[in-house]
Amino acid sequence: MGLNTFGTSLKRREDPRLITGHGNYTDNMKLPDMTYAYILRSPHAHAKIVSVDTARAKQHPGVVAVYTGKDTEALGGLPCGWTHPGLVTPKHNVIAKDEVNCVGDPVAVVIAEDRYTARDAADLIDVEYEVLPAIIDLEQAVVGHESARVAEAHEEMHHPEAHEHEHTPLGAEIERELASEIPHEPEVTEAPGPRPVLVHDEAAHNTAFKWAIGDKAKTDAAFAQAAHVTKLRVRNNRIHASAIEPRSALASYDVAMDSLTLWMTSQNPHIHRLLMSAFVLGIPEHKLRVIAPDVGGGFGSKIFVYNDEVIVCWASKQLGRPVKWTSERREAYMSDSHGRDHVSHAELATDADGKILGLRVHTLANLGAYLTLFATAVPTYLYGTLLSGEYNIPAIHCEVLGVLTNTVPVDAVRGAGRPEATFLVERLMDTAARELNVDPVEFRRKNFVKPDQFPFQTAVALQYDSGNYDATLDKALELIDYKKLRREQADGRKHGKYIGIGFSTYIEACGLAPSSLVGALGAGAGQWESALVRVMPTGTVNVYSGSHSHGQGHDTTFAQIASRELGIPVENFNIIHGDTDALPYGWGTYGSRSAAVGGSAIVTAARRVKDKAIKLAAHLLEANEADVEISDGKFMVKGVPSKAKSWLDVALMAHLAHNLPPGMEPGLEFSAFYDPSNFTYPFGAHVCVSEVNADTGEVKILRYVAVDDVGTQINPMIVNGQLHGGIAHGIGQALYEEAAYNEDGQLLAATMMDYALPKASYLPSFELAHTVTPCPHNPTGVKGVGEAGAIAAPAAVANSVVDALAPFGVMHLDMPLTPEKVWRAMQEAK
Ligand code: MCN
Repeated sequence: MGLNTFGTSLKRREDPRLITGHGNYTDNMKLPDMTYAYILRSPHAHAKIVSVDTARAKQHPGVVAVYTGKDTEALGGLPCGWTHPGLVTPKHNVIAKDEVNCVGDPVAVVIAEDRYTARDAADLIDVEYEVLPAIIDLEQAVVGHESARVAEAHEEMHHPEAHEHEHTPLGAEIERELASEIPHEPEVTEAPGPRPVLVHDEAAHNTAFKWAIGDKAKTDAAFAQAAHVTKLRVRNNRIHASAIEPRSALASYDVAMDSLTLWMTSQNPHIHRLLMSAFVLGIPEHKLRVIAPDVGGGFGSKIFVYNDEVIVCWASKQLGRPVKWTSERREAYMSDSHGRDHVSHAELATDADGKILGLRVHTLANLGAYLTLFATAVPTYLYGTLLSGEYNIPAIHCEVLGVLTNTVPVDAVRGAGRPEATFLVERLMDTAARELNVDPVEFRRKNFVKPDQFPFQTAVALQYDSGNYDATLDKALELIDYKKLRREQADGRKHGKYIGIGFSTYIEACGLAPSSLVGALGAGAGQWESALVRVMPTGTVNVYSGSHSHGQGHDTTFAQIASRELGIPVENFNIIHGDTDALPYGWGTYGSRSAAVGGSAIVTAARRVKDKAIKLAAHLLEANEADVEISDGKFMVKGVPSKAKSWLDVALMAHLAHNLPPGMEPGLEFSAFYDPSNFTYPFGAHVCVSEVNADTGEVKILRYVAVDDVGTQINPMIVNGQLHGGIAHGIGQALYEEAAYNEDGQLLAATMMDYALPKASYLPSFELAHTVTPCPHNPTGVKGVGEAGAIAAPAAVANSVVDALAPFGVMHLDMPLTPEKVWRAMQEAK
C-alpha cells in the first residue's frame, strides 16, 4: 500500500484492540473506594408520588446512601436544546418528586458498596403512588378524548392565522421566517365529557409546540389545479436505538480540587460538560471533565443528558466517593430515548401528465413525557425540510404538532427525522404511481430534480448542492435487471408466488450547517467542529478531534485524511477524541457530521501545519518556499531530488528551535474550527425485492440493492460497513421492530426477547454500488454516510411488500410488517 491511503479500504486500525477484548469501556473501569448506583424507576406511566420511604433500604447492609427527588430538587431540570416560538417545556426533574410521567421515570437512587446490594436494597424502598390515567396513544393525546378522529382534528388545525413560510434560499431571510411566531396550541374542539388526560398541566391538548414550514397559500393553489390527489395516512413506528453497550457513567469527585471527572458513554462529551455544568449541576464548566472512552455504539441514544449521568455526579460529590451506574438492558429500553413515532396525513397533488404540483403534510410527532435534547428539532427541522425528497415539488406545506404522552421521551435515533420524511415521501410516490397506473420508476424519473437544476432550492428551505438522481437509479435498475424482474413477478403471481419490488430514491441532509443558520432556527448549539494537529519532535502526529468515534472507524479514516494532507504514513498518526480536558471544544458525533465537518477541520488544521513545515523546510534547504513540495513523504526542492529533508528533520528543528526562519515561533501544531456553509446531501436508489408467503404472511427479502452517492469516499470498506449497518437498521424498523406500549403505558417491548432486532440470518447479502458526486463546498468532497441506510431502507422494504400484495388490493400497511399484519391484510382482501 502506498503512502496515500485516502480512498482505499484500509482495514480498521481500531478493530484488533476492540475485537480481542482490549477495549476500554466505562463499565470496565474500577476506581479505589468506588460505589455503585441503582436507580429505582417508576412502574407506572402516570402517577402522583404520595410518599417515598427509604428507611428500610438505608438500613440494608452495604448501602451507603439512598436519595429521592426531594434531595435533588435544587438541581436544574434536564435541558431541551432546541427551542421553538411558544414552546412549552415542562420541567424534567433529575429524580421525580411529585409525579412520574412514564414507566422508567427515576424515583429514587440507592448507592451501595456493590451493584447487587444496591439493586436488592431498592426493593426495600416503599413508594406510595396514586395512579393517574395515562395517555399513550398519539392521536388521542392531542385531542384529549377518545372519540375525536385525528383527521378531523387535522382539518380543524388549518390555522388561518399561523405564519406560513415562503421558500427562500438558505440564508438570513429564511432564518427569520422560519423562526417566526407560531401559536403552539392547536385549535381543537373538545368533545363534551370528562377533562382530557394531560401529561403536564401546562401543555394544553398535550402539545408542546406547533410548527410549520412551506407556503400554505401556494400549496392550496397547487391542489386546486390538481388532476389527481393521492392521500395517505402513515404511521412511523417507535423504535429503540439498541446500542450493544448499554449506557454507563462513572463520576469521581476530587475533594482537594473541588472538581468532578465523569467517564461516560457519550457521543459528545463537550455537550455533556456544557449542559451538565451550566444548566443542571450548577458548577463551573472547568470543574467538570467528561471523558468518553471506548463507546460500544450510540445510534443517537448517547447524545442526550440523562438523569442517571447527573445523579452519579451529584452523588459522588455528596459522598466524596466515586459512583458508577451501568444500565441493564431492560432499563435501557425504558430509559434511553426512543425514536420516530409519527402519525402523518399526507396528500400529493399531480397534474394530468403525472407531474407533482404540491405536497401537504400534517404530522403528529410523539415527544414522550419530556422534551429531551434534540426532541424538538428532530420532527421539525430534520423532518419537514426533507419533504421534497429528490423531486421537483413546487409547493409544499407541512404542519407538525409536538405531542406529549406518558411514554419514554422520543429523540434522535439513527436518521432522526429524515427516515420519517423519506418514508412518507417514498410511500406517497409509490401510492401515487399505482393510482395513476404508471410504473413507480417512471413516475419518479418524471419528477426528479435534474442535474442541470443544481443548486436546487426546495420549497422547504434546503438548497441541494449537487446530485444526479437518474444515475443512481439507472445503476440500481441495471443491477436488479428490472424488466426481467417484473416479468418474473407477473409469472409468479399466476402461481401464487407474490414477489414485490420496492424503490426508495432517497436524499438525506447531514452535517447540519452553518452555525448561524441553526442558531437562528432555535438551536442551542453551534455546528462547527474542531481539530488540533500536533506534530511531535520525531515527526509522528497526534490529531485531536471534537468528533467522537463509537463504532464509525474514525481512528482509521481520520488518519487517512491527515496522512494525505501531510504525506506522513497513517501508522504515524494517533487519533485522540472524547476528553474535554485534552481537546479543543467540539460538538461531537451525530447527524453524520464527522467526516464532512470534523474531517474538514482536520484538513484545515493539517494544511496550516503543512504550510509552516514547508516554510521551515525551505529555510533548512536554503531554497525558496515556492520551490519546496512534499513528495514521497519528504520535503524536496522541485527538480533537485538530492536536496530533501524528512519530517523528522523538520519536526525536530521546529521543536529544538535552533535554526528557525526569522520571526517563526517554535513548535509544529495548529488547530482549526471549521463551520460548514451548507449541509451535505447524500442520495441514492435502494431497491428491495421481497417475497410474501401467502399462507403465513411472512416476508422474505430476496435481494437488496443499494446504489448510494456519499461523495468522495475516504474508506470504501467503512462506507459499505456503515451502509450495511444502516440498511439492517432500516429493515429492522420495516419488518420487525416496535417499541410497543399497551394502553396503560407499560412498555411491552422492554427486553430483547420482546423487541425483535433483525438477526443476520434474516437479511440477504446486500448488493452495494456507488456513484460519486463530490460535495462542492468542503475540502474533501465527502458527504455523510452513517445514517443513509437507515433513512432509505424502510421505504424500499415497505414499498416492496405493498407491491407484492398488489393482487390483494392492499394499498398500504403500517410498519412493522409483521407476518400477522401481512396475513390479515391478505385475508381481508379475500
Ligand atoms: N466516511 C467515509 N467516506 C465518506 C463518508 C464517511 O469514509 N464519504 C467514513 C467516516 O470517516 C467515518 C464513517 O464513514 O469513519 C461514518 O462517517 P459519517 O457519515 O461522517 O458519520 P459519523 O462518523 O458522524 O457518525 C455518525 C453516524 C450516526 S449519526 C449514527 S446514528 C450512527 C452512525 O454514524 N451511529 C453508529 N453509524 C454508526 N456506526 C456504529 N458502528 N455505531 C454507531 O453508534
